[in-house]
Amino acid sequence: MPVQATPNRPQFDPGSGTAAHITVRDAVFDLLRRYNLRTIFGNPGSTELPMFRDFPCDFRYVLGLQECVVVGMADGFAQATRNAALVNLHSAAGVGHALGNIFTAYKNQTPLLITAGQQARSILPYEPFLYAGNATEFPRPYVKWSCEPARAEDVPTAIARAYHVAMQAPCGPTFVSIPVDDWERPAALTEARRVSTTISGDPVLLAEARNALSQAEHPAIVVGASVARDGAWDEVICLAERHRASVWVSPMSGRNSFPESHRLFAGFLPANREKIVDSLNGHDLIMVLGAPVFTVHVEGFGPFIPAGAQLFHLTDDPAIASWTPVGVSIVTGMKLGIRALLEGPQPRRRPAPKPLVRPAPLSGARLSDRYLLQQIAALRPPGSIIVEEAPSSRGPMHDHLPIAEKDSFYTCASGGLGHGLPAAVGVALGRPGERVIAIIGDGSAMYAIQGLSAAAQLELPIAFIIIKNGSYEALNEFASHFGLAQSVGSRLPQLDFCALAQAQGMPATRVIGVAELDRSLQAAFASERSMLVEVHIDGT
Ligand SMILES: Cc1ncc(C[n+]2csc(CCOP(=O)(O)OP(=O)(O)O)c2C)c(N)n1
Repeated sequence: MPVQATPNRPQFDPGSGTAAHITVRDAVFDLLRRYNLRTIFGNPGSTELPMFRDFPCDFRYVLGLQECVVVGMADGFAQATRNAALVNLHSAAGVGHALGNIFTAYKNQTPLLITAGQQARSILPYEPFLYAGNATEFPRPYVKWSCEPARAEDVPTAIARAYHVAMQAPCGPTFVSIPVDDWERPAALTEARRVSTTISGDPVLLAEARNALSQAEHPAIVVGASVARDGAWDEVICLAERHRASVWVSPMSGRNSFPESHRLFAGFLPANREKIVDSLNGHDLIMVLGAPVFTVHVEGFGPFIPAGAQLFHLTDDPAIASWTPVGVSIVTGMKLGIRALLEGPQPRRRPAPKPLVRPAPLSGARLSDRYLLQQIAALRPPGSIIVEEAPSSRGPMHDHLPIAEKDSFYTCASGGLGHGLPAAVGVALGRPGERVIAIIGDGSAMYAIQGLSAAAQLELPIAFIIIKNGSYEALNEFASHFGLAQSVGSRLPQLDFCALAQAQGMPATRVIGVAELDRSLQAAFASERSMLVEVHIDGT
C-alpha cells in the first residue's frame, strides 16, 4: 500500500526535538491518513467520543445502526478496495454485537483494523459503567492480534502494528482497545512504514508442482477465494488453458476466481468429503489454488481425494497448510505462486475436457428462485457486482446466474448470516459508480436489516433482491440429512420488507407473480439509488 502524503501533519518543533502539542489523537489520525484509512465504520458510544474531537474534514464516518452492520460494511469495503478497513466499536457491548461478523471477516481473510473504546485508566480498577474486562480476550480467537496498550503514548504504535498484522497473509481482523482518556495525552508521531505483504513460495516445491502438472494425464484445478483476493484471475485462466485442465470452485468459496462461462469451467465442489471425491474422480493430479483442502459442512469418511491421484496445494495461510490432510502444501502468494507454475515444462498433449452441461432455460411457468436468478442473469447491467446471502438458493444460483467477470461476486466464507446485506453496502462504497446487486434470503436479511438505512443515507446504487420463501429453507433441506421429518423454528412470521425498507428511506416494490418480475428488476437495476425488491417465491 503506498504511504500517503500528509496535508495537515502537526508541526515539528526543532527546539524541543519533538512535535509540538501532539496528542495521541493527532498521531493516530496522522497514521490513518498515511495508510489511506480515511473511512471509519462505526457506532459510537461515550468511550469513543474523544477520538472524534475536531473530526478532520478529510475523513468520513460511516454509521452502522448495529455493530454487526458496521463490521459487515467494513468487510465489503476492505475487500472492494484491497486495503484494510477501519472499524470503531463501543467497548464490550458493541464488540459483542460485532463478533458474528468479526468471525466472518476472519474466515473471509478480510483485513480490518478494529478499535474499541475502553473506560478511563484511572477508574478501571472499580469496574466502571461500560468498561470492558479483559478487553483483548473478548474478540479472540477471531482476531489475529489484540492489544490494549500499556501506556497512552503506545497507542499509535499499536495502531501501526494492528494495520500491518491485518494486511499480512492470511489477512484478517486485528483489535486495539483504547482507554477514553488516552486521546488527549501527548504522543510522538509514528512513522508509517512500508512493510511487504507478498509471500513467495519454496522454489523447489513449486518446480515439483509444475512438473507434476505438466506430466499429468487429466489435471484438475480447484480455485478458492485467495486467487481473487490476490488478483490472480488472469494467471489462473492462463494456467488452465495451458494445461487444458478442468477448473472447479472450492467448497463454500467466498469470491469468484475463474469465469464460470469458460469452456474449462467444471462446476462447484460440494462441502462433503465423499461427494468431493466423486466429483474429482478421473483426475490424476489435483492442483488446489488459494482454498482449504477442503471445507466440508458435514461429517464424511474415507479418502480425501480419488485413489491414485496426487494433490498439490498453494495457499497463503500457513495454518491451513499445516492441517491439510493430503498432498503437498506450498505457502505462497497466489499471483507469484501461479506465475511460478506457468513457467513449467511443456504440458503433454491432452484432449479438451467435456464442457459443463448447463440446465435448460426455464419458461417462467412458476416464480421459483431458479427463475428469479435466471432473470437477474438476463437483465443485470454488464459489469454489475453480485453479493449473495441466500443459503438454499446458492445451488440454483450456480446453475442460472454464472459469474463471468473478475471481482464480481462476494459472499461470506463462514456461513454466519448477517454479512451479505451490509457487505453489499461496503462493496458499493468501495467501488463508486458500480452497480451492486444484493441477493438476500428473507431469513438472512433480518440479521442485519438496519444496513438498508446506511445504503439509503449514502445514496448507493444497490438493488436489494429479497428472496421471500417464508422460511429458513436451507434448514428444512438440511433436516433430511439428519433424518428429521421437519425442522423446528424454520417458518418465518409474515415480514413486510417493503415497509422495512421504506421506513429506512429506501423505495421498495413487491413482486408476487412472474408478470411483474422483469419490470421491477429493471427498475431496481436502473435506479441511481438503492431500491429493494421483495420477490415472493412460489406464491408465498
Ligand atoms: C448467524 C447464523 N445463525 C443461524 C444460522 C443457521 N442458518 C443457516 S441457513 C439459515 C436459513 C436462512 O434463511 P434464508 O435467508 O431465508 O434463506 P433460505 O434458507 O430460505 O434459502 C439459518 C437460520 C447461520 N448460518 N448463521
